[in-house]
Amino acid sequence: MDDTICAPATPPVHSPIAIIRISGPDSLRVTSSIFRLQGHTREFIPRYAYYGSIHDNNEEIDDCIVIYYKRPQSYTGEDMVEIFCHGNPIIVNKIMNCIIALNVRIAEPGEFTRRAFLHGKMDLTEAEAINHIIAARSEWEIATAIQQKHGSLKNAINDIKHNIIELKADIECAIDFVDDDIEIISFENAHQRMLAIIDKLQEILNRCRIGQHLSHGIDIAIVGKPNAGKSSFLNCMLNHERAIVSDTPGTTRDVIKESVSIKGMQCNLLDTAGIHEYADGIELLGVQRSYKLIDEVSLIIFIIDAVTGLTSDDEHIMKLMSNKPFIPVINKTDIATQESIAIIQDAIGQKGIVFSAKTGYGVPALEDAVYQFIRSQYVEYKNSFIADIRMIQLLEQSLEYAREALHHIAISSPHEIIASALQNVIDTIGAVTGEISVDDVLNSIFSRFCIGK
Ligand SMILES: Nc1nc2c(ncn2[C@@H]2O[C@H](COP(=O)(O)OP(=O)(O)OP(=O)(O)O)[C@@H](O)[C@H]2O)c(=O)[nH]1
Ligand SMILES: [Mg+2]
Repeated sequence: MDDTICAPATPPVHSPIAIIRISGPDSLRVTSSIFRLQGHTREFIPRYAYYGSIHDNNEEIDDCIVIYYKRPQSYTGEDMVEIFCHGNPIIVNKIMNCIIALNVRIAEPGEFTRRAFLHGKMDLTEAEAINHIIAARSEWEIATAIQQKHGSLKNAINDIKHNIIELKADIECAIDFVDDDIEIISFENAHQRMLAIIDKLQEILNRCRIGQHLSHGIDIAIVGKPNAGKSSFLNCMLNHERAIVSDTPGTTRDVIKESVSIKGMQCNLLDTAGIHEYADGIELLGVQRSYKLIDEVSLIIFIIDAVTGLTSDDEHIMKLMSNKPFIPVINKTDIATQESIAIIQDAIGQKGIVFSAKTGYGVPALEDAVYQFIRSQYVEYKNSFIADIRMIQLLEQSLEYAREALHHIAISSPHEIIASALQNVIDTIGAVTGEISVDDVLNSIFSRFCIGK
C-alpha cells in the first residue's frame, strides 16, 4: 500500500471533462513535476482548485484543473490528487503516460476504495454501498445505497454487536468471580437478552434479503391468451418496439425480458407465449415456458382482450394463477365497447385496469397497481439494506451461532461454553463490516468495482 496508483475515474469517451486520480505518498511530487501552475502560486493548498497546464517535458498536453487532498482528508485516506482535463481519451492517455513514467502504477479495479477501507475511512458495508450507488438501476436502490454509505447497515450491526459483547462480559464475570459473593447474571436474564439479539439479527437479515431481492428487480410475467396484446403491452411500457407484434396468434414463442423502472423500483417484465389450453407442437413448448414462469415470478400481469371478452383460454389461465398475485389488465379498450369492458369487469370480480397498449391509456393506473403490490409485499422496503451474498451468508451464520448460544443458555451449560458460543457470533458478525478480513475476501469484493473507484 506504500506505492502510488493512478487511474482515470471517468470512462474513455469524448466528453467535456475527464478526471484522473492519483493516490499515494508520491501524488504531490508527481503532480508538481508535470503540472505548471498559472500565476505566482508556488504550492498546492489542500482542497483548492488550481488552474494550469500539464506538460510532457516541453510539450503542453492540456489545460487542467488540479485539486490536492492531503491525507487523511481524502477519499482513500492517503495523499491524493485529482486532475480535471478535457474529456478526450487521447489526452487522458497522454497524461496517464506522463504519470506512469514517474513510477506510478495503474490502479486495479476498486483499488481506491480498497485503500479507503484499509485506512479505516469506511467499513465493508459502506464500501459495497458505493459500488451499488454507481451500478444501481433504480431510484430506490440509489437512495438505499446512499443511506448505507452513511452507515445504516454498519450502525445496525454495531448495535447488535455491542449487545452481544455486553452479554458476553456479564457471562465472563460469572466465570471470573464464581467464588466471590458478587451478583452474577441469571440464566433467565441471559436467555431474554439472547432472544432479543436473535430478533434483531433476524430483522437485519430480512432487510438484507428484501434489498437483495429488490435490487435484482421484481420479476413480473405478462400472461394472457394468444393475441391479447402481451407484446404490445411490453412495448408500450418500454416505450419502444422491443417485441414483435402481429395479428397472427402465437407470434411470441420465447420469453422476452426487459427491465423498466416503475415509480423508482426496478421491474423485470417478461413477455410470454400466449397460453392456449390445447396447444401442441412448437406452440406447446412456448406455452410450457409460460406455465413455468407463472410459478416462478413474484407478480403476474394478466392481459385480457376486451374485444373478444373472456374465453375458455382466459378461464384456464385464471385457474393456473389461482394462488398467485396478479393484476388484470383489460387491453384494447380503444376499440372495445363499454358494454364488453363492463362484462369482463363483472366476471373477474375485481376492477381490472382499463388499458390500451395502442394509445398508452391506463399506464399510470397500472404503475400505481404495481407499486401498491411492491409496497404490500415488501412493507419494509424503505428500510432495506443492499447486501450481497457474502453478507447474507455471514448473517445467516451469525444467526445460527446465536441460536447455539441460546441453546446453551437454555440448558444452563457452563458459562465458558456460552461465552465461547457468543464469541463465534461476534466474530462472524464482525466479518460483515470487515473487522476481520482476509485478503481473498477483499480481492473478490473490490475486483467488482470499476477502475478509478
Ligand atoms: N387497437 C388495439 N390493438 C391492439 C392493442 N394491443 C394489441 N393490439 C393488436 O393486437 C394484435 C396482437 O398483439 P400482440 O401484442 O402481438 O399480442 P400478443 O398477446 O403478444 O400475441 P401472441 O404473442 O401471439 O400471444 C396486434 O395486431 C396488435 O396491434 C390495443 O391496445 N389496441
Ligand atoms: Mg406476443
